[in-house]
Amino acid sequence: PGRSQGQPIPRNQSKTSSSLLVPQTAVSQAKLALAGGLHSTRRNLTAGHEQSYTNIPKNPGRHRVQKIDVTLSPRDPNAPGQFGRPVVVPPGKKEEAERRWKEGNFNVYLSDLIPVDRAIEDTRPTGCAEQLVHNDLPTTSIIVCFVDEVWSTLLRSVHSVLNRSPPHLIKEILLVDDFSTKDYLKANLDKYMSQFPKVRILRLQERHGLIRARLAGAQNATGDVLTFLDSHVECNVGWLEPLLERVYLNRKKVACPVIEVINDKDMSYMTVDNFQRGVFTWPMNFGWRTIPPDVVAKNGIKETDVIRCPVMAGGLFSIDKSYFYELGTYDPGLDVWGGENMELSFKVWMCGGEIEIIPCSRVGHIFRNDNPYSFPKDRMKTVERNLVRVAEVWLDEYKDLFYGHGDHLIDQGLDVGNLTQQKELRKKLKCKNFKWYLDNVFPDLKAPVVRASGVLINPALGKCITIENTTAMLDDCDGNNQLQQFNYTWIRLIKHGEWCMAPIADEGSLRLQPCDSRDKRLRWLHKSTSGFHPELVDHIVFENYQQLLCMEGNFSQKTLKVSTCNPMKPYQKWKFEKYHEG
Ligand code: LR7
Ligand code: MN
Repeated sequence: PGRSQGQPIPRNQSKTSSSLLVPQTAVSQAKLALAGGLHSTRRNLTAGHEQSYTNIPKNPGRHRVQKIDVTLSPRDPNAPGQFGRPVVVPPGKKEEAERRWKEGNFNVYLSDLIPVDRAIEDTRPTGCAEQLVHNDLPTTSIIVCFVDEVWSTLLRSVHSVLNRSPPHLIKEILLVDDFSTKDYLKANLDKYMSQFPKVRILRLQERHGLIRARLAGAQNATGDVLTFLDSHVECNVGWLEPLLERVYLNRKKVACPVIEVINDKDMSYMTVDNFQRGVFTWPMNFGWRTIPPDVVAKNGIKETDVIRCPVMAGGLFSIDKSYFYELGTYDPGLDVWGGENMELSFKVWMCGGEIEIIPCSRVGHIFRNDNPYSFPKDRMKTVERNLVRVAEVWLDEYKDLFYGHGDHLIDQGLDVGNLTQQKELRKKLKCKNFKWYLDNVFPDLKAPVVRASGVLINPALGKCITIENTTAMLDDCDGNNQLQQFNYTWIRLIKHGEWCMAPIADEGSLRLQPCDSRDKRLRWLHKSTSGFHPELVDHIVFENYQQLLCMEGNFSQKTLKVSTCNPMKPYQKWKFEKYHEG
């Protein structure tokens, strides 16, 4: 448990260019020269400087995605990191580079060395450059929130937007400063950005956290569409039009670029595998899953085809502004960082929208192992609290899968604040339920509502548990007997209908009681020495959480009791009829 993100799978890279690398310092000596044959093995190269977007045909109709002319070269083709090539730290600078790493948890030294407007490889699949988009696409506000971002990466993010987007589509670039402490961001940023009339800086007067900082950005945005970006990205050629095109086609589409990898160590721009979907595993960890090659083949999925995603990564997407507000934006009760991508994803899908990855839109992002900024409260707790809010509002009966998959989640009893408004919003929007989402959007998620079910047998005795009045007894096994049916839930209740198995300590007997998900006495650890393995069920005992007592059958009578756990005692070993993988 921990970070709720993963890096997409990088494509096997042909390292043709890495040996060419000689760090250079003459970044400022801008020279216009042709890229030349050096890079002829690569596909299109995107120039790093601003292009003019003229000759756009008038409405109605469609025009080509604007393409940066490959013969136009960047200011300094020999600069380190140019064309997204990896950079090596010069021998004498190793210590400095190591020392500066923690400023951003990536190679800050190298980031400062490479041009803020470097060119990167055009990694779009073939065909993207020829695609048509509408002439009357909506405008967008680009919202970039940051806290203590490294100067050069923040600038590179902004330059990449300015240089690789058709100006008429960019209403503004909103930089939302989430109460940064770094002097350079306070003193120099306004001056630097004043050369770009479209860039506006919004300073928050206290730390809002990413989620509420985005909301502040949205409130100040004047474009038709909101496009959110992290503050350490590089937008690739033609990245914007395909996103806006999808939103234009249907305002309930949320469009995400393919997120490519800017290597944290050498700052190289690496493309990623095609056909990756954004998914999650329990307990709601975001990740990427490749569409299996046979599925791709069978369905004739092309590299340029849009990929529908159960969830989005969270940082980079375009959404129609009025639709974002219709959905109630993010749950404003979410704190600082994490889980908001889950919330928005469930909300979008369940309330009538769609989430797509657009392969023709590609944006690089620096993936790193830890956040470089501090959290106002404990990071783990913050993310967990956010996820609990999401689970409580959106997961219905499946929320136990979330709680049951994290031992830390099941008991924490966090105060997650008030959820009434969020639940009411879900009702008001007439959103579908989570089962619908599973059936229609994410059918490959393993999500059995219970962990095990059926009769509960003691193999040594050859008897099953049955209910007489409210007392648990032993009897001959009969799968058709309703009184022998139990469910073992993810939060470890042994349920018979709406009743739960409870130990009655002073009698040593077992009875049914009304279920209460918070009552630890009702929880049973179904465990073996080697963890929870259905194939080892013979070795599994039921140990009561609170009293550390185990269920035990009686050889001569039909009775059951709880007694001191002893894994050597066969009469303490139990097995469910069915186990469900989750
Ligand atoms: O308190 C904060 N205030 C901020 O303004 C914390 C962060 N931020 C800014 C920060 O400067 C950065 O620009 O918010 C942005 C995201 O924070 P990162 O880059 O430290 O986090 P990340 O890249 O690990 O974040 C991913 O998960 C987050 C969960 O809340 C957000 O959804 C991020 O947008 C998301 N990033 C991506 O989706 C990019 C691809 C990563 C993946 C998978
Ligand atoms: Mn990030």
